[in-house]
This record gives sequence, structure tokens and C-alpha cells, in this order.
Amino acid sequence: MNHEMTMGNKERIFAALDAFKIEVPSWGFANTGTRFGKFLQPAAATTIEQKFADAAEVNRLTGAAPTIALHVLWDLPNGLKDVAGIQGLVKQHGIGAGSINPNLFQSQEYKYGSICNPSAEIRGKACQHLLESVEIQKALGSTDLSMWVSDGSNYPGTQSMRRRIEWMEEILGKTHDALGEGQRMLVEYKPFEPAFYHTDIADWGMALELARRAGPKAKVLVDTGHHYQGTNIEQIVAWLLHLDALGGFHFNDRKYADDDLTLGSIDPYQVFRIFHEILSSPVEKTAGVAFMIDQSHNMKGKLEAMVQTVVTAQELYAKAALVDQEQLAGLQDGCRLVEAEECFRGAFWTDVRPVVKEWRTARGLTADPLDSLRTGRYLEEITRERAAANAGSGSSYA
Ligand code: PSV
Ligand code: MN
Repeated sequence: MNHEMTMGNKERIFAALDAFKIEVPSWGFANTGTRFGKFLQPAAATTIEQKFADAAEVNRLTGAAPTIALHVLWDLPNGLKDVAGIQGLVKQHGIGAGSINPNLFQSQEYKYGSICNPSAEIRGKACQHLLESVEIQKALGSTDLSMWVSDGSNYPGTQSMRRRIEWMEEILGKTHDALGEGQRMLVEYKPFEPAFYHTDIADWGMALELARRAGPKAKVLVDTGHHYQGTNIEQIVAWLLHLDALGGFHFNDRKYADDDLTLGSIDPYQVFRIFHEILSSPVEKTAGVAFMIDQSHNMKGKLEAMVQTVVTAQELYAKAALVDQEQLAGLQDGCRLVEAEECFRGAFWTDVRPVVKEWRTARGLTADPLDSLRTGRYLEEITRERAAANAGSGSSYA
């Protein structure tokens, strides 16, 4: 097992980093909080212009984040009418419009569900929103409609889980059929929150079956924060890849629930194991898999946290690229357990940071993105410019 920085290993890391791209979420730059309140940050973005500018800064520093995920209600509150404005920002900042996220959770009408609501009228309204989101997706040339269905119920017996499946299937099918050539629908699952008894798409099995029934353009989205403690997420990834059903990821880390902590801050080895599943699969299975960040930080500075996340993702991806696939396969087949584990783990323990730095310099990027953010002018300027708009008090829980 050779985890020395040989020329071959360096080349592997360079090739992996050249290919690695990860999408930032617009909501990661805005003031967000917990259900108990928000701690406002002077540099937080309050407009879509500011979110694009922040995303461009993250991409300038890391070279790996060329697109921004948009949440329809938050970023295009007037729907299709806001498309022209977004197109202008795409041009201005050189940042692409990434996944389009419909909002099925904020309207008062969605108290008992959106596309699973017992009211046909409300389901129809939710369906209209999804269809408009597809139109936005088309107008912006975005590949993915990222669907999180927040529906569920809080008390046993209060809703028919079975009928809600049928209602949901119908609308997912309609949405799928509206998609254009080359566009996809990603079905996200989550076992809890905001509902705490049942969630209509609770796990990857449900998401997979719903995606399959919707049609060939529908795939599953794995949000790393949306599992029970101890779930083997990389095994889910292996299965979805095997079935050609993995659409992409929402990356974040967690200790207890859907904590939205910085990727790799709690369990970097898990992220490495997920990346290993991707890197050890045939390229034709992984080519379309979208890497996205889904985090909003209330303690750390928004931009600092986002840069730290992208850098961490690059480092863990570089580590996973160090696994010698051929050697590992031989050791696995021979059931040489400790050697296999050392081959795998050795890559994880290798300090790739000097080579990642070399890659940054070779690609004309700053060698230390976090340091450049801190010492550069951008953060200072936006803090000054935005402080007044962020000076209000955060919304409270009650
Ligand atoms: C829900 O927890 C979720 O993961 C969905 O992807 C939403 O779109 C996103 O978070 C909003 O922060
Ligand atoms: Mn998510």
C-alpha cells in the first residue's frame, strides 16, 4: 500500500480536483436560524444580487463552485417574471443557475400537506407551483428540479398514508412529464421534520419507487442529514448507483438530526466513504451525479463557512481519489481484511493538503482560500455595505 505522494498519486489528485464541482445553496448566504430564533449577521445576503455575488466569491477562491442552487419562493418570489433578472446575474457573475428548488412547505395552505393534501384544490395549487418551477428550470437552462416534499402528519390515524401515496404519485408523474430534454427531477427523502409521525417520502426506498414510477428523468437525491443515526449512507449510495438511480447529493453534516453542520465537521470518514463509492463506480454511472451543499450556518460567518465546506469537500474527494481501486479489489477478493482496511483507511489518513495547495497554485487559484477570504477586501466591503440592512432583530420563536 503506497500512500506516499508519488507522481502517480499526485496526478490522481489533480485529475480528481479538475473534475470536482459542487453547487452552493443561495439560502446558505442568507440569515437563517433555528425555530427558536435567528442571529443576524452583518454580512449576510438579503437580496438575490448579493447571493450571486457571494457565490461568485466562493467560486473565485475555490475554483470548484460554478453554480448556485435557487429556491423558487425565496429567490424568484414572482416566479417566471423573475427569470430575466436571474439571467442578468448569471451573465454578470459568471455563476450558473443550478438546481431549481420548488417550495412546498411555506404556504399557509400546506398545513396538512402540499401534493399529498386531502384537498384536491390545494394539491392542484402545489402542482401548478411545480409546473411553474419546471418552466423556470427551462428558461434558465437548469438541469435539475430538486424536489423536497415536506408533507407528513403528526399523529397516528389522522391521515391515510396510502391515499397520500396515490395523490403524490399522480402529481410527480405530471411534473416529470413536463420536463424538457436533458432535464431531471430529483426526489429527496427525509424521515422526520417538519412532521414527526410520518413523512410522505421518508426514505430512499420510497424515493426510489416514486422516482421510478414518475419516469426515466426522475432520480433520487441523498441529503446526508436525512437519515437515522447509524444509517450506512454509503451503502444506499452503492445501491442507487447500481440501479442507475442516483441523481445527486445535498451535503451537510449532523450529530443528532438534520443539523446542517459543516460537511465533515462531525464525521469526515463518512464523507470519504461516500466519495469512495462514487470514485470506485464506472464513470457512466456517476457522470450525472450532482454534488450540492445544503447548509445554512447561524454561528459561523456565512462566507467563511461556505468556503470551508468547499475546501473540505475538495480535500476529502482528493483523499478518496488516493484509494488504489485495483489493489483494494484484489485484497477484498482474497478476504485479506486488515490489508484491505489499511489500503482504504491509509488513503483517508494521508494528508493531501499540500498537494491540494499545489493544485490550486497550478490552476491559478489562491493557495489558501480561507486565508484569502479573511485578508481580502470582499468580506470587509460586504460587511460594511450590508450591516444596516441586517441590523434589525431576528424573528423570535413565539
Ligand atoms: C429540507 O430539510 C431540505 O434538506 C430541503 O432540501 C430544502 O430544500 C432545504 O433543506 C432547505 O434548507
Ligand atoms: Mn436537502
